[in-house]
Amino acid sequence: MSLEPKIKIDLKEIFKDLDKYTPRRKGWTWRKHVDNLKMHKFTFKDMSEPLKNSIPLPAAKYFENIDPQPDCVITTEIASGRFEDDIRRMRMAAWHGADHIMVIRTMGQSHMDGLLEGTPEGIGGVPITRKQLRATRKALDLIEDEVGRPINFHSYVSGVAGPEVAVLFAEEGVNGAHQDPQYNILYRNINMKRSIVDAAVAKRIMAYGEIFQIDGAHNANATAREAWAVMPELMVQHAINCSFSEKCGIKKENIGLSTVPPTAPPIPKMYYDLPYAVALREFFSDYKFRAQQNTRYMEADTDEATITHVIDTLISKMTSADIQSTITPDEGRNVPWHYNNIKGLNTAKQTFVALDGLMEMIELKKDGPLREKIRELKERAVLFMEEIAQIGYFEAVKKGMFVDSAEYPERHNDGIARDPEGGVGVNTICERDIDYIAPVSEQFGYNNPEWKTIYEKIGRDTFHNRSKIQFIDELDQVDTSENRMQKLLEDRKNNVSSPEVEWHGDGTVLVTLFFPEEQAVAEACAIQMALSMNLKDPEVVNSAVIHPCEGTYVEIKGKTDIKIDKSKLVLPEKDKTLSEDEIRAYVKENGLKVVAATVGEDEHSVGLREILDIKHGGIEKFGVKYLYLGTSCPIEKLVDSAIEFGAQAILMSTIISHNDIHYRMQKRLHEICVEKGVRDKFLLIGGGTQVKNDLSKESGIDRGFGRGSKGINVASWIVQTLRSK
Ligand code: Z97
Repeated sequence: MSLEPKIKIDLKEIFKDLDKYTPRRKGWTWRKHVDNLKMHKFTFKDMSEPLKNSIPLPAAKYFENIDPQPDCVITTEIASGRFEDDIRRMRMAAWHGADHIMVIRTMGQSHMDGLLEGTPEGIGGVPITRKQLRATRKALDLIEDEVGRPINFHSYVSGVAGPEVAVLFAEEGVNGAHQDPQYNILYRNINMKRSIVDAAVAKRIMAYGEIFQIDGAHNANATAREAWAVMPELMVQHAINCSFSEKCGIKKENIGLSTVPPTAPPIPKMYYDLPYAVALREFFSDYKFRAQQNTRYMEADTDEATITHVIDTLISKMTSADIQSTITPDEGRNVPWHYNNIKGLNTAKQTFVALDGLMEMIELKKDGPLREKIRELKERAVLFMEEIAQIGYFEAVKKGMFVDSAEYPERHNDGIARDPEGGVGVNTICERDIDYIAPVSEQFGYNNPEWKTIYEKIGRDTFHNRSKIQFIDELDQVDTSENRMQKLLEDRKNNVSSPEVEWHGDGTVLVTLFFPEEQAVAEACAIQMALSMNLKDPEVVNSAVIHPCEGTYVEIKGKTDIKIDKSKLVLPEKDKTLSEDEIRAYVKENGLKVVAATVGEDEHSVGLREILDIKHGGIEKFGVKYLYLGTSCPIEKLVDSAIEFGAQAILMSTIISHNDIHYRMQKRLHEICVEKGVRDKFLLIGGGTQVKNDLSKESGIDRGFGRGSKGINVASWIVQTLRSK
């Protein structure tokens, strides 16, 4: 089975024979850097191998549609809660350059005590199950073949089921995971001793599965009352997890720090965040960096989130991050909407491409405030670590040393304190019996002197003998992927379509409005407006004061149950537009002259001038010679001038359209040409905001150009028509 760019992914096919699915590989894959990559007329310094199939940045159309891929891995987080939908999203994300896909587990899955089976629906993520992992990985196999680059699939190893989750991930070829016992301890109040033992097991298994590991330090930044004050602590948390992981056998290149620049404007961001990022890079030079944008202060404004993302990506560039995580710019207000995932990906790609080669030209200063701040941060971190070394980690957590909102050694005493003898799973650690056999031999199964013989007798474990894996399709007979997919399959069968953002055809739309009112009134107006537009459950998702009384910008989301019958749609014919170079080459070789005027009583010349003049991309730009006869030109004069000038085309423009005057003028142009015996000498083109091509053709001319037409459309059509003659 393979994917065809123009054919939707066949979800039924993905779900078939999942019991027999085996992952292709284990472990993480980095992008392949290419030295001095040449694309179009440019040489890139920090790019990787291009993709086979992708969607380039919008401006790429000016540059032969090149789509340079940065050499930094780019992540997207998909969290719809329905993994049938996640699969379609992963494909869209891969086409936009994502090669690290984190399918977020359901919100707070670390509260679950064991593994689940089936495919239950989640909120803000899906509960991770074997079926979900297999279907996702199987789909990703196809998607990576389609785009031509391996895709890393990522999830979380946390909660009291962490070790079991790690085994599941190793069996199913998951490529990356967050794993950090400090997360369980601080944020999930799981007993700290239990968390450390679980982490040791989980990390050991992740080492076997070559699973790339990301820590959880960034959560302190997201939680502390003053996020920038925890910078020394973040370094301590990174250090604890890195060294723990290494001792459990994870290779350094598979250990990643989860870093987030802690501030956002209006804080002077660079002054705080750059020294921190550089200090971190220097301290942890042996490990990989997974950089993520700051979302702590992002609530509803997608532009604000995007701008902070760009600045954060600049920091990633200056400190050579290995993975750039993207977050949807609407994350503060919605469960991620997939087109916003794509915007996040494009933001990272566009920024990296723009910054290509930057570090060959600039250098961070070796003295001054940058170095002073770096030194200070490192000293604070070392002091913090020294105190922990003295009193012990458990005691430090008990004292609330972590997530305190003051910069160590100052303290606000508002940190998260946990009781070493409390929390979820307290007193659940027991010594291993002498005849205990670990479920997988890669775990700490070696305590039994006879382990090898016994393993061999029982046919080893699931890592070595996949037939021992139990595949359970669905446990709940109602909440199944099959049932949830019915709506999607029916819509496809009935050839209908409705807008969507969270789930297939969920009918959600976003409406942008401006009211010349103060904020509260504007918001109320917006809700009323949405109801009048027949939108259900309207909700203001963002509003921004433009002026205290003159006006407010409002974004509102709501739902529609309208389905569009695709069989009734009439798709407008689309011209193929030639490239600028092609048009230029034709005109250079063959010459091209046109005459142009507005006709009748029409004094509106702006539209036509835009089509002609070089400044706004008019046809002059391609070497076309034009004779402009001005406004209200008699049609006869237009034709005579065309004969005299030796033109190949006549451009006639009309804005005024009452009584279909524009089509009557076009008809007249055709008739005069016929009367003078020159109809076959000229291409007759009518333009104007109300002009429709089919009606223009009916009136006898060759082509009509309506609203939104540009010089290149006209030039391209003329060249193609002349070429075909
Ligand atoms: C990120 N944007 O990518 P639960 N373990 C660690 C974590 O950081 C997390 C979990 C487990 C963010 C999104 C936030 N982190 C994820 C070290 C979550 C998952 O299953 O939701 O309780 O935890 O880092």
